[in-house]
Amino acid sequence: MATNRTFTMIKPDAVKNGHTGAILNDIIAGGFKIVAMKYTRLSAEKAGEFYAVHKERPFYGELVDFMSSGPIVAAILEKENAVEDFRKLIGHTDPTKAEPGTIRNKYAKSIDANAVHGSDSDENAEIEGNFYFSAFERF
Ligand code: 3AN
Repeated sequence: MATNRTFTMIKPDAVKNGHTGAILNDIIAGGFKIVAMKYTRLSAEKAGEFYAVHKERPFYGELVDFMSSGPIVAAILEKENAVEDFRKLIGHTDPTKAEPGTIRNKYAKSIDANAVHGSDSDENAEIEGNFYFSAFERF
């Protein structure tokens, strides 16, 4: 059953390149309500924990280094069919394959520095939201 929440991070590349405001604008214009949000930075240890599912993949080390390289914006988003609709809004993991108008098409530079994260399932949306936010930080 599809839930109505997903989780996102605006990644260090997009924050550093000044795209935070434009990306939040696209998210809100896309019909998503912000339920929780924070500006923070992951330690290498925390980034490793967040991406533990990718531990065996060849890019894991780079991914952890990159995700802990600077501040990010983390948020829980609400909309009907949130997980699937948000992945449509952000586009393909590889920005060269992302549809025109998608967030990754507009703001991402490469497959590793790809501007935003979006949960890939309802189950992961729940786990990832819980990684960052307590019940008191959700509105
Ligand atoms: P998505 O974020 O679109 O769900 P995943 O789950 O396949 O993509 O990958 C998780 C993250 O790992 C991606 N957001 C991307 O930053 C990074 N990544 C994926 N594939 C590669 C790759 N071939 N080289 C470097 N980084 C990658």
